[in-house]
Amino acid sequence: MINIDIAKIFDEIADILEIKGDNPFRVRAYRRAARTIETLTQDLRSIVERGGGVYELTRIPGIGEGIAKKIVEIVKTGKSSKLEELKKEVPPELVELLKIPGLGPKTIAKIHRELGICTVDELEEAAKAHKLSKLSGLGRKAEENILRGISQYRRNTGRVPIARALPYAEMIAKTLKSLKSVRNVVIAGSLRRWKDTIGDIDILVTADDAEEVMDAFTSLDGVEEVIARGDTRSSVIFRGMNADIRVVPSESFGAATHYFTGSKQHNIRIRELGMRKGLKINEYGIFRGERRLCGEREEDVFRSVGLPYIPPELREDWGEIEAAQSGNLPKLIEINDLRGDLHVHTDYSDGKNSIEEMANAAISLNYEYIAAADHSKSVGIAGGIDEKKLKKRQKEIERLNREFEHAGIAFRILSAVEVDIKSDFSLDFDDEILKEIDVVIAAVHSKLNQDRKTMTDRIISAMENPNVDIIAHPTGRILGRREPYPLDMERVMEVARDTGTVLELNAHPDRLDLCDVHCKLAKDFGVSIAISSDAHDVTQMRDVIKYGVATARRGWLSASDVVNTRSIDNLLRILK
Ligand code: DGT
Ligand code: CA
Ligand code: CA
Repeated sequence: MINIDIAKIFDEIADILEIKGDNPFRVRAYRRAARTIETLTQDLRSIVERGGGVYELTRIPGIGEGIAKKIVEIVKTGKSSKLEELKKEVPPELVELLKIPGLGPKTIAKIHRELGICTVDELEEAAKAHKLSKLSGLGRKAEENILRGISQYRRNTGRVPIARALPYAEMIAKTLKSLKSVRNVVIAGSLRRWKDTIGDIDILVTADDAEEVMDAFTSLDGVEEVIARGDTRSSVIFRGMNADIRVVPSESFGAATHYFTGSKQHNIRIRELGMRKGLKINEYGIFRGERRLCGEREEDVFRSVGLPYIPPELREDWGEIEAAQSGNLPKLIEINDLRGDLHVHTDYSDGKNSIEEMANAAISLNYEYIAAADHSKSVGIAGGIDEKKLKKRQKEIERLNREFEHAGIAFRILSAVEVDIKSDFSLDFDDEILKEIDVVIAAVHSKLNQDRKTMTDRIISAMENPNVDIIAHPTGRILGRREPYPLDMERVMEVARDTGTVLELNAHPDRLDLCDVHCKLAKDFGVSIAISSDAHDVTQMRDVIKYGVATARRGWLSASDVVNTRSIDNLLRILK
């Protein structure tokens, strides 16, 4: 039981409550707990196991007494009696329907009640037979959306957001590293390339005793099924995810690391380059005829085909081989290049921590600034702030900045808002107010179903406002749950370039929006990116940013492409 397993249980409770039409505040409390737990760095199991009870848990922001009691129960028994009870009330297939993008619990409850639909297949049949459009509140359009959602669901299933797979892979790697005969353990595959979603976990090991590794791997705490067990490779289901392992001899370590990191397309290109030089390149090494030349280090693979080392994040055959050949590989941004975070929430809206707490956490990350960005008033559900609260917040920011200055701390809180771009294209605050704010972040939060042209124009109209500095999570996607709204991304890039608007790379691992491909497009257009945590508490600010940086690297970005690598003065000059 690690934190994300506990978070998953709270999400399931929230799902079922939602389908049952339970009190939305209660649903939200469970969701909030799940999000908190997911990104928490303290290990809940260890807290409970060393005797920390409900009281200690409630000191974690976002965790109330009810949730804390359930955490204790989950750690001690491995399950939640609340969830077990709820599961008896609602068929599990119905809960699965929630994974269909665009299909909410209220609609699910309705189609179940009125048509007796439980499964994805039944839903698809009913939609095709136009049975759904006969229900009140649903029309032909909703029916088409549901069909589109179902095909998306079918493509999605099997892949999970990287933040769900990485902790599992790290657990596996940690256990294997502790074995006597193991020398190296690498988390390979799409995880090492930091893809936004992961199909399966790939672990590569060098060890003197392959059998010991196979024994340990197939009997790990968390293995639900052993799919295949061999002498040097095995495959298991680990907490619902597929995980593969390969053991290779030390002399093959580099070649195997390269091979199992992929991507497949990249590997194929490298192997072709090798063939042209009369070399055979595979997971065991680099060979000329029968003779093994090298392969102990990953660099050997690249060197043998005359290339410099290519970082894993670039290995997609998106032009990295040509760039390496011509000496034009970008110097990729690194996490330590970041000097601030331009999108964090505070307890003035839906954040959990005060501005001061967020600022102190940022200082401990060696940041030089943060932009306290609370939601604007129309995003009611997120406790958006009105003009009056904004003034009060401004006073507090000024006071804190004065204190930093007096204490000789080179840190500054910027005032910001995440202002809603409404469906009629207007912004949720008047220009008079926006003018006074250091960083204006605009974003779409509602009416996500407008057509492509309208959505594009809606975002463009915000960028054309001289007060708007940044567009947050530009495509609105939530991995595995919500498709990006349709956008003419090239138009968006053009206007961003022409208006000097920065586009956000939202680092939250459920968003990663802009995605890697769009980051690369932005770079080609000369559009600047802000890598932002969108954190709602101090732990998130620290924990999610690595996913954003990795995605930026996959999008070929250098530090100079990212505005929050700049000093505060430089930054303020760049923003509009
Ligand atoms: P995933 O699991 O879908 O997120 O993506 P990957 O890239 O982890 O793919 P996976 O797990 O099927 O395979 C892991 C790596 O093994 C892959 O990135 C490259 C290598 N690999 C797999 N199959 C082949 C192949 O047929 N040819 C070559 N050259 N490499 C392969
Ligand atoms: Ca994989
Ligand atoms: Ca695999």
